[in-house]
Amino acid sequence: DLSLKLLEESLESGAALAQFEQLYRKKPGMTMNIARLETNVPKNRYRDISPYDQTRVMIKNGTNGDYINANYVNMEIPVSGILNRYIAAQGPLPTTCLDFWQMIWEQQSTLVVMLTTKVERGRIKCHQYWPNLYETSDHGHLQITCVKEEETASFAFREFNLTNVESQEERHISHMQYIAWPDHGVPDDPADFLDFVQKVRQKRVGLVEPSIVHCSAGIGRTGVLITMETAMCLIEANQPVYPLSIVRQMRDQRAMLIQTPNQYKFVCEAIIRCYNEGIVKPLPEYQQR
Ligand code: PTR
Ligand code: PTR
Repeated sequence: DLSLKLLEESLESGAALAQFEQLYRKKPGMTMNIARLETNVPKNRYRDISPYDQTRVMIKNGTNGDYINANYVNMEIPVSGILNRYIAAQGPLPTTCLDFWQMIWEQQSTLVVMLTTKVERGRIKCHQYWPNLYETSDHGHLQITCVKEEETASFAFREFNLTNVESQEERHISHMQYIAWPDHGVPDDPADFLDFVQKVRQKRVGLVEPSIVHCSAGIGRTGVLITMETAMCLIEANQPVYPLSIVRQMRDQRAMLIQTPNQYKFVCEAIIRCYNEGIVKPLPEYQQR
């Protein structure tokens, strides 16, 4: 594919990283005023990471206002008709867990992808917002039970039952956690990373409701994951892959997605590997005849 040849060349020459560093981190014209209201400031994990007002997820029936540090990120795959819908969010704080579950309920999400551990290098990165295996926790009128948990060296997969005690409605939520990926860094093993993204994609087949993706700040690792899945879908649809334009499209919906040049380089290399090794191939219906 021509676009990937160009990408390989521009990674070698350093041009790809220079272009990445020149790209705006925040889209001109977007605002972040609601995040800075006095009542909302304590709901942000990091002072410098806020959601755009225009694309923020609003909680409809919260007891604590409509604010949560999360944005809708919709990624369109030309030709295929696919629209991948995500909610990119920060890792919940002890005081925002209720809002987080309320958002999952209202958005009818059935998949939560977590790209951080609770503690990294002695620092708290995310509150454990879910109950331990076979335990139940209550968040307002939502009740969560962990019914399954499987761990490998790199991943943890969990299943939750989420019940609205008021309506007695019950839903099933899948939780996929990537463990071996420190913030500001890249995954320890690119093969593991591709395997994880493939597993996420399998879970997402046919989903129309947005999947929640979060790390600690909800920008660095979250951006890498969305970029990778988007690139895989583009390869399958036999469309050119321009990672920089993927990043721009994401940053038009949540600021700062993909945090470091090294993360950008990592995902570009993973895309090339994915294509060269045939891990993802153009689907027969999109192949040139
Ligand atoms: N102010 C924090 C910092 O720069 O350390 C914000 C921050 C934290 C930014 C984590 C990105 C982070 O990584 P991720 O989005 O992958 O959790
Ligand atoms: N092989 C076709 C031709 O030469 O006309 C080109 C083609 C490629 C047509 C893909 C259609 C394709 O897929 P879709 O119908 O999804 O656009």
